[in-house]
Amino acid sequence: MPYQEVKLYQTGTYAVGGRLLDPEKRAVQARMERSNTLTCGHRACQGCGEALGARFALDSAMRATKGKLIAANATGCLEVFSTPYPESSWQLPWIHSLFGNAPAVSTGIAAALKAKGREDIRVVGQGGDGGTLDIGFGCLSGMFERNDDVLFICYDNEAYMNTGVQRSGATPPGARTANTKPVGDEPGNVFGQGKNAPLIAMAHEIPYVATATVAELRDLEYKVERAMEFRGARYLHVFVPCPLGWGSASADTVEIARLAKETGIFPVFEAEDGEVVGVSKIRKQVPVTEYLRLQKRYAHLFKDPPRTDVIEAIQARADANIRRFGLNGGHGSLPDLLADAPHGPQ
Ligand SMILES: Cc1ncc(C[n+]2csc(CCOP(=O)(O)OP(=O)(O)O)c2C)c(N)n1
Ligand code: SF4
Ligand SMILES: [Mg+2]
Repeated sequence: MPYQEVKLYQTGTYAVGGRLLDPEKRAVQARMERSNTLTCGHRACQGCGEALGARFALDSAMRATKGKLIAANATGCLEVFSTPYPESSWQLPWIHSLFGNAPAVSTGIAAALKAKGREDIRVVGQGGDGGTLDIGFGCLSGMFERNDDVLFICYDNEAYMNTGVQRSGATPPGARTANTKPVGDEPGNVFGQGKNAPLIAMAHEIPYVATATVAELRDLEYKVERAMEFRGARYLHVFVPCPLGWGSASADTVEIARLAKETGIFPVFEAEDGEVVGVSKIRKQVPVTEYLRLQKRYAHLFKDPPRTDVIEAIQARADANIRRFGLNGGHGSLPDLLADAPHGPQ
């Protein structure tokens, strides 16, 4: 789709996708500095956190690089909903190759740009939690250890959404997915599994690692801009609620992301060279039940009788995050974090 000029007004609704409108009737959201890198007409579900996160992250990266940006995308919802062949919602050079190789493709682009003496052009790789933590993990670790000049962004919706909500290495304990059924002694995903991608990225001692949520879009924008100030490998892990996979209301996406941070379930922080340099403090701690109740993937915990044991275990993990990252106080060193946090940042 050709580049669209930003108009300072909107026409119509995009509930059915702007791509179905005549080109002259399409509009984009207003703001002079917004490039609408992920523009209207895509097919994400209403309230999709991944679409919101990608829109703000990529616009921010475009601003930081003055439009000199190339993106490589893993297979997943973000790729599928944005590129219904032969159309595309991306207004930048964008490539999709495979589910598992987005970090390697990003590395290749960065290497080609270096060989051509065009290091003014920057590279972003992006994918879901499955593409990042699971199938793409080897490529990502290689990208980190070579310190390739790529910002990799993981949009974490805590399961394989594009293929029907299967469990990933980022699925939190207790959550129902298509293959973690809410039955038995340990309903939903079992405790003691999964991986903490931000801490693993930090262990590579790459220049910059950060987490963000779609509840704090200015913080997300800041972290992309900050990441672009560094050369070398950088990693941004964005918490993106998924109404379809989580069984939540479309209108609750931002509220759920806010509660993930305010409960301590998802610590928001940034780290440089393997050291935490800043955390977003919890403004007013809320119990995890407020977060869990908004999502049908946890509905089995509130049936009669309720699974208070599982809820308490989830609360204990949130409390541990608060202590570990100093969300109410100071912050810890990487060895402290690793000693305490063998699993995901939930
Ligand atoms: C090698 C390979 N295995 C499996 C698939 C099928 N597949 C495509 S996307 C996907 C899940 C994507 O999950 P995630 O990376 O978390 O992204 P999301 O859709 O949740 O945003 C799977 C299993 C594939 N395309 N290629
Ligand atoms: S399934 Fe989830 S991640 Fe995929 S488009 Fe819908 S809301 Fe977004
Ligand atoms: Mg996912």
